[in-house]
Amino acid sequence: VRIEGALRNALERDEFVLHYQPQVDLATGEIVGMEALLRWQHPEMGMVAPSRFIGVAEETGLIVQIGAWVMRAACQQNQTWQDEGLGKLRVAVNLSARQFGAANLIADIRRVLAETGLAPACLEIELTESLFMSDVTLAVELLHGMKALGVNLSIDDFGTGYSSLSYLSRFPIDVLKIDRSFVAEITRDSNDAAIVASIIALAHNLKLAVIAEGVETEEQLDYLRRHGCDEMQGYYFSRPLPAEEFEQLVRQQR
Ligand code: G
Ligand code: G
Ligand code: MN
Ligand code: NA
Repeated sequence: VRIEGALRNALERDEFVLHYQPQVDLATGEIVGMEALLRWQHPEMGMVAPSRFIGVAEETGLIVQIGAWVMRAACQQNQTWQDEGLGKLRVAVNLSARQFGAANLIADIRRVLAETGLAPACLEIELTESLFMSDVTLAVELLHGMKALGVNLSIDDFGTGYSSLSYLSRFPIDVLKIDRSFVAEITRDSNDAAIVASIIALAHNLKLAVIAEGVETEEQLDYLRRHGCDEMQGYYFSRPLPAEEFEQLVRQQR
């Protein structure tokens, strides 16, 4: 209850910030994008972890306004970085189920792109499999609507949902993000290693790109590289960083 009340005021009091976790091309070693991850800096409670407030935000519906803020802030930041010569990076934003079902989703994304000037190809929207389950017809329509804007669509936490694989051929998806629970056990559990290799092959057979999440060790990285994974994201390379630190990291790399 305390969280809910404070959450209602957080937007107007400007208490949210985005951190950015680099996404690295495994072939070149270059940072090619970043996932925007929401952080809440409350004046008394301090830094509140997303695990403590995203659920409440979803239940109360506040996630719709918060998500709209995230989308705008991430696109704005990416365009600012491009204007400052940081390169053509792609920013990934997490979309919650409530946002997916909300009216005007497509129009809102179109407006954010127009107002920030960000090229649609520099925005990626992360969806989870659970979004598609309740109403597949609506999902097909919304995904095609988003795709028509020119943005990239990815499936987050891939492999942990309960949906069938049939949607992969029906939905205009660009990227699979291998859930970090599989990556964590790659070098210890032969089943998880097989699952990861299979997801990479599945993605490539469907002409999708594939990114591994939660990469923490060199051994995991080696395995992913050997199996042709396209990109990685994880503490091995960098944790999610405040904007200034992310910018420094990219500049150091150039
Ligand atoms: O950043 P962290 O590792 O603590 O993220 C925890 C969870 O919060 C992840 O599941 C992540 O997807 C979710 N999350 C982080 N930022 C956002 C956001 O902007 N919108 C939504 N819907 N979820 C987010
Ligand atoms: O659910 P989603 O994939 O959007 O959430 C990303 C979450 O994963 C964030 O909370 C982020 O902080 C976390 N994360 C990113 N890299 C790693 C990692 O290498 N190991 C672990 N355990 N978590 C990570
Ligand atoms: Mn994500
Ligand atoms: Na994930």
